[in-house]
Amino acid sequence: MNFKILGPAQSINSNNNQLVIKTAEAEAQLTIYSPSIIRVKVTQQPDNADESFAVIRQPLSNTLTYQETEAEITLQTSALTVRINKSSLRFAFYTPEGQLLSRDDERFGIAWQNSQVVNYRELQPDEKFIGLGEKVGNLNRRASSYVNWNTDAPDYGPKTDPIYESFPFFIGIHSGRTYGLFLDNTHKSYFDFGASTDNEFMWLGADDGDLNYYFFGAQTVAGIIEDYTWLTGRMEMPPLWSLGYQQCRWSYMSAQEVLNIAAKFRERNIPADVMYCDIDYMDGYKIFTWNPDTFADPKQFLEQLKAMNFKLVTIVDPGIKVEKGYPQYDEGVDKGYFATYPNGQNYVGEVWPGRCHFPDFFREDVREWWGASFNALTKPGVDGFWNDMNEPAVWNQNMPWIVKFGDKFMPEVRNVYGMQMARATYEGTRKLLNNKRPFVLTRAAYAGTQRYSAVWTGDNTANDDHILLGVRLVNSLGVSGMANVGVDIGGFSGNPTPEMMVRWNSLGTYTPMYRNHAIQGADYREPWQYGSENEALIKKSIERRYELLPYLYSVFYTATQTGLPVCRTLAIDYTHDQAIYYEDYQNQFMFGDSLLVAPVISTQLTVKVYLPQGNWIRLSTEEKLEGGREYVVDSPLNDLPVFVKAGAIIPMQSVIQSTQHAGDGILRIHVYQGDKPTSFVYYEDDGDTYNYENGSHHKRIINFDPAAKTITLSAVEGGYTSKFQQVQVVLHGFDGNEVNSVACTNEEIVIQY
Ligand code: MIG
Repeated sequence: MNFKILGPAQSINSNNNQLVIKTAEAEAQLTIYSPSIIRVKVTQQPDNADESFAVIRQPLSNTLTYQETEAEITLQTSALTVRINKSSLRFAFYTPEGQLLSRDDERFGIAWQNSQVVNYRELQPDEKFIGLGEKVGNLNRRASSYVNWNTDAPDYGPKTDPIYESFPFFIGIHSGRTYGLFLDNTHKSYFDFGASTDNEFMWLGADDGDLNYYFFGAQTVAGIIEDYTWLTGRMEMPPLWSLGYQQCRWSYMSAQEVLNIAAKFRERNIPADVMYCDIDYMDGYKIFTWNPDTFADPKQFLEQLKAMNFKLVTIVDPGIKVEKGYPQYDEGVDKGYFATYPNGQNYVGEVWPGRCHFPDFFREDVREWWGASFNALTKPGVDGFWNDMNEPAVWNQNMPWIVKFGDKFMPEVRNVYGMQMARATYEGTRKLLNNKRPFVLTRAAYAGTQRYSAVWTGDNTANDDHILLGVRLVNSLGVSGMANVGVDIGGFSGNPTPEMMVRWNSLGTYTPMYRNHAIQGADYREPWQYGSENEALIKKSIERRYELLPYLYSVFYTATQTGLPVCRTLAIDYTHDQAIYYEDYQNQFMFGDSLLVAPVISTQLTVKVYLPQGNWIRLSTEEKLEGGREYVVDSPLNDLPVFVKAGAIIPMQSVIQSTQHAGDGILRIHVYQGDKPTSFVYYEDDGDTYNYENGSHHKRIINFDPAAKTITLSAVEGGYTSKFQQVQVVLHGFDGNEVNSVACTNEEIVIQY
């Protein structure tokens, strides 16, 4: 085996934005993207094109200066210092004050074994690691190892790796400091956080390609997420309807069945916004077709659904059936749009439709063609597009390595295939929908997918372990830039007990995307399938979700501005509090700024929770609890432990049956007593179009000032008129003050209590 370690610097050069150091083995290029983001690319192929699917920013120019001594090169920004050892090229990152953040292992640095490249990095005694997106395991990934290789993983469990998505980005936490590292390499990649190294080092690398990483030096986890999503992009405002309750199943077998289920929601006054069609709406699983018998008149079907204020999401898989006369097949073959073998022959793999070809989503013309095909769905009125099987999955999981997407072989780009499919879907449907926001959901993803799509965590299982695992996956994806995430509520495979279903729905309220889904052949999962008492409990969870939508929509707005996720592991706000990493507490998260959710399995009716520093109020009982310690609290099935941060401002609305309903027109601003001033960024827009990009939004800061006894809504920024006519402040924990509602005008509103 050919083995090399990066050796001494042979030449050092710089141009306006790049420092280039050559060694006998490779070339190291350093670029500054912002004072707190420095890129290190160590390459054996410096002449290859520099491309990225994830990064959307350019480096700063004219900022790069460095100092050189006999032993070292030093590069400095206002937020980071990089020291590079010349005698054997090793990179070390410090704060401007000279405190160590992270550095190469002195002995092994960066090394190659044949085409594989690995970076060995020093491990600090108290170092913790979070992130890596959709990865099972603990919040703190120390002593674990992971592989990125997008994989269809039906029946994955709490220890299965890899699963569907790849986010080669993590955050290191030690000595009261933080840093982030994003390895932008799409090959199969590896992260080992000291799993089997006797704590000597951690390592990360890939099967091939460059050791190409971005180092983040912000000194808060939120700051690192903000920088990471600045670099790789942020999500857009989701359509408001997609934040309502979503009902899915593999499959509702006919238009009539979908309509019946939708009607049942309305009959029973259970709020809902979205119905889904899984693969059986198609004709023989051919993408962009409708089954002529069971979905005979899609237009009429969608009109009926819309009359009940429902939106429809339909599934698409990448595999295009090999069948003469099927337009997508004929055209794709004609124009050479599919993945091939090296001899040019189209690759055939089997999936649902049978023998299939796979579009080369890496090509712009193919993406455009794919995007335009959605006409078959948008024309009758579909608004959401569910991208499945895009790891890409083929039966038996073994797409040969010689399959080519353009000039790239499968192993080089597998991890980004799903992202490019989501991109094609997003770009195409955005065009077709004519200024309306498409909702795109994808199973496979790579860093940056937040720009195009929401994700869900694939085929989970109906058991208690998965209730908690799902929460950790959502939270970890949030650290990795994906704010809009769902899990199959109820568990995809198997059948949940009624207790599980009730508990899982109570968590659904606090999940960015709230979708109920089940595998083929499983029991029906709609809220009324578990007896009337359980139906009432599930209904309560859904109603709570709808009441919270003004808050949730504003939290999503924050995600579009800063990249901060909706579900925030406590490691974001309470990074250096050791207790939050304990297994008992690691699932707890903040839903937005103000609500701390303590997930509980279905069989546990009391639970230990940890409340971090500060004062907290239990949402259901208004009991006050002091933070910085653990509590044993009741967790009956009708009362998931949720705690409000003292001083919280939570805008809510009346229960509505669908986001298209107006409700009672009152925005209720719930304020929880606290002794410090607090504020909340309130955001509204039409929920449906891109007009907000041109100033048609409604943004105001809500301030709570306990000393002045006021709640103030700043003057509205933006041209959108609120859908609420009245504002009512609802006080919690204040002694008996009633506040009358006032008109919701656009000027500053000061409410005295
Ligand atoms: O081979 O479309 O994860 O949500 O219901 C299974 C059928 C294909 C996998 C998805 C699941 C979906 C199912 N799909």
